[in-house]
Amino acid sequence: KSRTRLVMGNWKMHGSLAANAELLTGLRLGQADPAVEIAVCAPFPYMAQVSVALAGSHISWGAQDVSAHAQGAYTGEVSAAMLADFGCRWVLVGHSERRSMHGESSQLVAEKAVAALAGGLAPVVCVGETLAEQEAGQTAQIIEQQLAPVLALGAQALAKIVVAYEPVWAIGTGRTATPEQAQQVHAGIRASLAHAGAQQTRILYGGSVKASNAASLFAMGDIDGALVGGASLVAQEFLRIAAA
Ligand code: G2H
Repeated sequence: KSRTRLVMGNWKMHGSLAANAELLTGLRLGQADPAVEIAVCAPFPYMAQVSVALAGSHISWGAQDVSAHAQGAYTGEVSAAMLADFGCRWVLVGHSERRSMHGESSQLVAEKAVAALAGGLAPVVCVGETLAEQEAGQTAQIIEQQLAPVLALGAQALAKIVVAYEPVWAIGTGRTATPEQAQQVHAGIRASLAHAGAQQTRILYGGSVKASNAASLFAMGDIDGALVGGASLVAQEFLRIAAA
């Protein structure tokens, strides 16, 4: 594959100054491998800690959400420029937990991606179907709907983003999509991206990825890495995923 692999941790709402320090120290001990990029997405209050702890290392960092607005009277929101101030490189947009618990629409997700790009961050656009949708055979259609406003941003924007496919039924449940199931969806996303003029956009798989299942997922032609939740909270486990 010509696309550099990317293994990204999503800490979600976990961590503390002490726990993060231990995790970050552990991650820095891992060997840099030019074939794989490693990144962690931390909660907002720890952006400063992460930026100091990972400065000069081979590991980049990101946030888990961003405002669709550049600045203004938006109490509680965090702008892309604020994150960029901390050397933040990535931001997750449209994670299923935000779509389902915070009512984020695919349109808003695309607006957040635009705001991230404008602020100099690379958005990681998350898509995925629920169990009911999967059982109803609607996976391809749901992914297409969720991606549509992002694909409409055009080839130039798409060259800078990353797509993460996370079937909702596999998130934090211990139930992973089989490599073949994931590959099938990734191939569909790849075709949609190519149709929109984006040949090199990376597509990550997410949903209960761990060291024991990473290699078989990464063996698939259209899986360019992983977005890792629970297993990214233990340095050794996360590094084993990256090594896979
Ligand atoms: C999916 C994933 C990371 P986990 O949400 O975004 O979490 O690996 O815990 O299923």
